[in-house]
Formats: sequence, structure tokens, C-alpha cells
Amino acid sequence: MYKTEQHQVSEAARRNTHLDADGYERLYRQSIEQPDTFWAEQANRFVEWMQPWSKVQESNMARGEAAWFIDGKLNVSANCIDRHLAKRGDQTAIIWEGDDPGQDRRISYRELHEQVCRLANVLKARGVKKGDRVCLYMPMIPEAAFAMLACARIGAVHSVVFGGFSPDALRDRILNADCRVVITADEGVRGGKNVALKKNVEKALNDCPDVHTVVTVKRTGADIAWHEHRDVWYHEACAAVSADCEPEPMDSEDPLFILYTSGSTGKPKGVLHTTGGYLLSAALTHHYVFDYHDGEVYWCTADVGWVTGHSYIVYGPLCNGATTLMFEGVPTYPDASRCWQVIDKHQVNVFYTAPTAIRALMALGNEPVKSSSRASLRLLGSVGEPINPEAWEWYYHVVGDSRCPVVDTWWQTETGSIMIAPLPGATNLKPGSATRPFFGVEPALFDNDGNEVHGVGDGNLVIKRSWPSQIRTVYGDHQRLIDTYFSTYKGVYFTGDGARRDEDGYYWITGRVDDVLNISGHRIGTAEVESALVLHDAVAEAAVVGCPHDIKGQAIYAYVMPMRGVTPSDELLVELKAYVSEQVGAFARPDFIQWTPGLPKTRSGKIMRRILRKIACDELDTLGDTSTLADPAVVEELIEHRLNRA
Ligand code: 6R9
Repeated sequence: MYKTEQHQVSEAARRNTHLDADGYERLYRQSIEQPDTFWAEQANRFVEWMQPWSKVQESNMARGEAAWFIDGKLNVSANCIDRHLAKRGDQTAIIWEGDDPGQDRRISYRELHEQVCRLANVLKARGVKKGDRVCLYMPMIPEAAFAMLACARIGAVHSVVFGGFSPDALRDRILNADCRVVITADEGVRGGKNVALKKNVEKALNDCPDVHTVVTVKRTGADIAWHEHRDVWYHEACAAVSADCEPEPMDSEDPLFILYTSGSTGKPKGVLHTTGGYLLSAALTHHYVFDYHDGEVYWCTADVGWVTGHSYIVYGPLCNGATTLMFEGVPTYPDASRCWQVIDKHQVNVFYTAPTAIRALMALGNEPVKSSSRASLRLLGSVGEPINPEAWEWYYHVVGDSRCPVVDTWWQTETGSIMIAPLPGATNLKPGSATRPFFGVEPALFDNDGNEVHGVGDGNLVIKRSWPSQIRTVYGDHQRLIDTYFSTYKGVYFTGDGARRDEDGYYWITGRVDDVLNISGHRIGTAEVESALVLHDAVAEAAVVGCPHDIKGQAIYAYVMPMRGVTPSDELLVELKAYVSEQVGAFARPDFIQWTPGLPKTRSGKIMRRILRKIACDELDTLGDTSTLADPAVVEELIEHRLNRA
């Protein structure tokens, strides 16, 4: 089922890369055999410290505890800005490409410094102190990066909430982290449409009495509600303060940010990352995995609302003094050639995107790609979900003209930085495989009985030793961290993903083994969609599973049991889908909703998700044993009315 044909490291790719195959082996071995020496060297090379650390690391994987560069002091914004000023003050730090192809902006490191200092002073003037949480609900504009760095500068902890989330989801996140300040924009602009961000903030804040300040960037000039004492315009406030702000010396283990992510149960978890280890891992991986060289233009298409935007639009590239491109729009607006036009326009060297985007563009044919030159491209990256070999080959041959290595990077919000990926020039590629572990990463496979799988085989993917950008806690609930990640297998971190290891020690990620769906690279827990559905008056019970989707990777399939007295109708279906969008966000809208008089349950009352998944995937011949069901007739009924048929 897996292609074993390898793409040898081409001569062109090998030339000038930071490492060759021997270099990777040597550094990887050192990172495992002499970790303290390895990490001390890297930490001194990639990060500037205000005070040296006394100990490289201390961890206890059974309790989910990790501390890196103990007693070290540093400031992330100083590392991403100030230390570059002498050498590259005039170099472009951020290229902003607007949704409208006629709009762009270049921000030099010197301007970045001024913008970040000003906003940091605004936050201070509004009473924000070290350790306080600040919520960012922003479109893809440079001010989003300024805001993250301004928080880091004064030691405030940012919690970025993706602009596609609903007011309710925003409210939950503001309350969970007890944010008192929100930074937003009047509207966002995506694909020619405006997104009412400030309006959503207004709705969310109805239930957040402790928020005393909302800073709003004027992006479109739309009419918005205004509260005299609470609301300030970004541009007015920044103009009124000093352009200098000393960076706060932070302990290596002080929190840098919280980012909410979906799990298999309950509400989203606030993944907490700290300062020193996170920054080092983001910078180190950006340097080696993208083989970044000084002066290159690097473009990651993620949204800053996801971890990929944190580590690979903002922190990793800026820590390395790179030029990072930030794109406000979508790959298909104004047409399907947009990404390639942007690559030519800004002479992009490294392009990092998600398989869902690659598949969507692939479906539109080669013509839009071939209308561009893409001669500046040197490297292609993939992240967010498994990339199917067909999409990989298209990316490599059509987009990259069979000349640019494809780095398939496996990692998670919780890991903070890339964990498994090829290094250009060092690793032979296999389409569909994330290949080998990054430095210091010790992956392993465990079977369902808790035994380690050695050599070639399948299993649940775990990480055996601490790494610098490891999740430190689930905000406000450390027990949940232990239960979710460190209890399935004793003493190791459980990723929630399944994987296969082949004869070359390459990893092939097969997808989540828990109840987390991956829709267009966005994580969403089945439990979240279910809770949204049952909140609706017409719904008695709901069960949600994933099924394969050509473009999105997975689609959402919901089985819904109506309340007694409710007559199922097409109008109600439309209403339910819209209801989920409102509750969670548009990306969580179910693709299929099947009415059912009941759900298949075991005699002890547990929903048989395995069977629901098979029916949703139209895999009826492998339905398995249904004899333990309380009412086997339900299954017949579900099969008869199933919606996703081949
Ligand atoms: C960075 C990011 C994490 C989940 C992860 C896995 C899936 C990410 C992948 C991949 C196969 C890859 N995933 N990268 N699966 N190959 N290269 O996406 O973080 O949003 O937390 O999602 O995404 O299932 O567990 P996050």
C-alpha cells in the first residue's frame, strides 16, 4: 500500500544545504547520546540569553513535567527583533500580501521594533503586567505578529484565537484563560469577503465582565459598536506612546503563550508553552528542516491562529532573522494561481502549506500552476495531516518542477515544533512519509496492550524523552495534561496518532487513533460537535464520526436522534448545520447529518462508534461483530439510510 520508491537527494538539493546524511546522523546521535552537550551548544547558537542557565534540563515524563535551560533568562521579542537590528535593521522582516493582489506591505526589522515597542507600551498603559493573559482575535495582518511580540516583550501571555471561531468559542477561551484585554480588528478580509471580528468580540464579551480593554485595528473601516472606556483604536493608542520599550527579562520557564486545541473529550485544552525551550526548538527546526539561508524569502500559509502560524510564521523565522511572508487571503482568490503568483511576485524560496490546500489546487488542474515561473522556489513543505502519495507527487513534480525537496513535517500544538521530518540534502524522501525524527526526538510505537513494537511495525506513536518545546501544562488543569498525554503509557508522551515504521526506520503517520477529527488540517473533537448538536432543542442525542474526503482529508458525519415530537425535515438539517457553525465555527459544520430513531449501543449503554464509522465510510463488508448490541435492528436502519455512498 505504501510506495517504497525513494526520491534520492538530488545534487541540486544537496548543494549548500546545512547538513548532509552524515551530518544528520552525527548530530542526531549526539542529541540522543549526549543531550546536554547537544542542547547547550544549540541554545548558545540560536538564542541570545540575558543570563545563562545553570542546568540544561530536568524532566519527569511520568508526571508530565519538563523544565529546560533552568535559571536562564531571555526575552523572546528581543531575540526576534533587537538582536538583529545592528546587522539587519533595514532588512525586511515581514512581507505582508493582502487578500487583494494589489495590496502589500514590507516591514523592516527596525519598523518591527518600533511597532512592537509602541504596542507593548499601550498594553502597559492599560495595566497589563508580566504573567497577565491577553487574547488575540485577529485577521492575517502584520499587527497580529506585532501583538504576539508585544506581549512577549512585556512578559504577558498571549492566547491567540483563530478568527474563524464563533463568538461562543471565543468567549469560552477568554474566560478559561481569564484574559482581561482583547486585541482584534474591525473586520478581517479573506477571499474577497469581510469577516466581522469586532462584532463577534462584542457578542463574546456579553459574558466576559472582566475584560476592561479592547484594542481594535482599523482594517476595513466598517461601522462597529464602540464602548467609550473599554475600546481603543490601535493606531491612535500606538501614536500616543513612546517607541521604546525595554524587553522584560523572562525566566526560561515563564509562560510564553496559551493555544487552545481540541481533544477527544470535553472542551478544548489550553496548551501552555514556555519561553526558552520553545523558542530554541522553533528556531532550530526552522533552520534545519527548511534549510533556511540568510536572505531567503520564506512563506508559511498557515493562520496565526494555529500553532503552525506561531512557530513558523512568527517565532522560528524571526528568531533566525528571516524574511517571513504573511498572506491575508486564500489560495483560490482571485483565482487558483494565487499562490504561484505570490511566489513569483515576492521571489519566495521556501513554501510551506497543508495537504488540503495541495489537494484543492491539484483538483483544479496544472494550468494555473504552469502560468507562473516559480523559479525562485527551492523547497516545499507540508503540515497538518497525512499527505497522500498522489498529492505529494503532484506537489513535487508540478509545483516544484521535480527540483524542490518536499519536507513532510509531523508535529502538534502540544509538541510546539516539528518532531518528525526529512532534512533537505540529508534525508532521501518517500512520498507520504514524514521520514525520520528531528534532533533530540525519540519516537516509539506501542501496541494497544502497552508493549513496545520494535523494528518494522504499526502502533500508537509516543515520544520517549522530553524535548525543549514540550507542552508544559494544560492551562488551569495539570491533571488533564497527565490524564491525556502521560497516562496511556507510563513514562512516555502519547501523541494520539497511529504510525507505521518501515525497514529504513521511516515513520508513516496514519492519522488519529482517538476521537479527534482532522478537517482540512483543523483539529476538532467529535465531542465538541456532538455537544453543539445536542444544545439544539430539536436534538435528543447525537454521535459524530469522520469519513474520508477527497479535499478536506476528513468530513464530519453526524447521526442525530430527534426529540420526541420533532419531525425531521430538510429545513431542520440546514438549521442544525448552521447551528454548529454558530456554536463552534464554520469549519466544524457537519457535511452529513443522518436522522436516526436511535444509536447503536452496547448493553452497558456505550455508543458503538466503530460501527458508526464503518457506516459513514460506506465500509459495510467490514462492519464486524454487532451481536453485543442492545438493539441490532438500529444498524440495519442506519445502513439503509446512509448518506455517503460510493
Ligand atoms: C502542526 C499541527 C496535530 C495533528 C497530529 C496529526 C496531524 C500534523 C502531520 C499530521 C500526518 C503530518 N498532523 N502534521 N499527520 N502527517 N505531517 O498540525 O498541529 O493542529 O495540533 O494538529 O495533525 O494527527 O496529531 P495540530
